[in-house]
Amino acid sequence: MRAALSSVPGKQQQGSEFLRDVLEGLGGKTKTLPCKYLYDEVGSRLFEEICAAEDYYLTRTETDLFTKNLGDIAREIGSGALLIEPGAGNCEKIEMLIAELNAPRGYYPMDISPEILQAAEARIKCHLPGIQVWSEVGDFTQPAVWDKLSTIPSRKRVVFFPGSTIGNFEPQKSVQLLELFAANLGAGDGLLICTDLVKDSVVLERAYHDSAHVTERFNKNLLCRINRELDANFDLSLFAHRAFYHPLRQRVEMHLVSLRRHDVSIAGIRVEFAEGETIHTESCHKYTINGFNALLSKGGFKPIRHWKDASESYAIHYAQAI
Ligand code: AVJ
Repeated sequence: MRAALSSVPGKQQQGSEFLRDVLEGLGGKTKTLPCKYLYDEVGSRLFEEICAAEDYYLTRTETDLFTKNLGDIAREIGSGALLIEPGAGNCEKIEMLIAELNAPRGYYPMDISPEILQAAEARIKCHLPGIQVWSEVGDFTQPAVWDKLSTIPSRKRVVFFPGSTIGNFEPQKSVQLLELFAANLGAGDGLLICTDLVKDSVVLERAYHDSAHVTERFNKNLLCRINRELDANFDLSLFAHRAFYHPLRQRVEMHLVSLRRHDVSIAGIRVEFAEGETIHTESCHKYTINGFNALLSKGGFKPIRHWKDASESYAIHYAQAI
């Protein structure tokens, strides 16, 4: 066992970490699974489908906001900026932004997937051939993934964190993440970050329980993934997708509800489900402008300005490291 582990550390360690997290998450009194496991290859493809779904207003609202305010945003960032993107996903927004900037210094994308990073780098080099790219493979919540930044001289650094990704973090974790961003910036450097805003719960719930049932497939893929990778026997027909807005916590919670009492076996370990018992799979926090400004301040940033769409559904914020 030890020999096998050390001979292929990457895969084996990833696998055992997944098993450990799943057993820990399902072993407690309230069942929960880390949302990062929703985004395997199948899950990431389903998430892209969500972004294009009619009921999921977030992506198209953000794209519209960027398109309409690009000149303004670029002016706020100023010239000679090195753009840092924690979690390089879809490159369209960063390309739009870099193309608009005055004399950009370069692009520093980070991602846990080397394939995604390679694709991002290739796209930038093709569409914006003058731009220097420094790619870093790794989890951007780990300080080491930011280390190489210190070797790149630049007039100004700007962290770009779109997609309402900050919403996936609990408020306390969000502050820690902002602190990590700030620790890698100098006074006056920038943060361009997007949040979904608090709104009518019907609209919010429809976005996470879309009529095309893409979010349901996305959520249930987590059980498929556990079956595939961890030798488990989840019966998907015994779980229902549930998404609801929790006004006190200001977040949409995604759950999988067990429809009746039953047992599941995971790597030979029995896990019991009561009727109506849920697995909490993801939280998506929503903010008011004031609430997010307070969070920015706690994390070491001074809010400078923000852009909202006409229905005040979504916001892009620009802040400066203190
Ligand atoms: C990737 C965290 C921005 O919160 O809207 C969408 C994830 N989950 N539908 C979001 C998600 C289900 C998404 N983020």
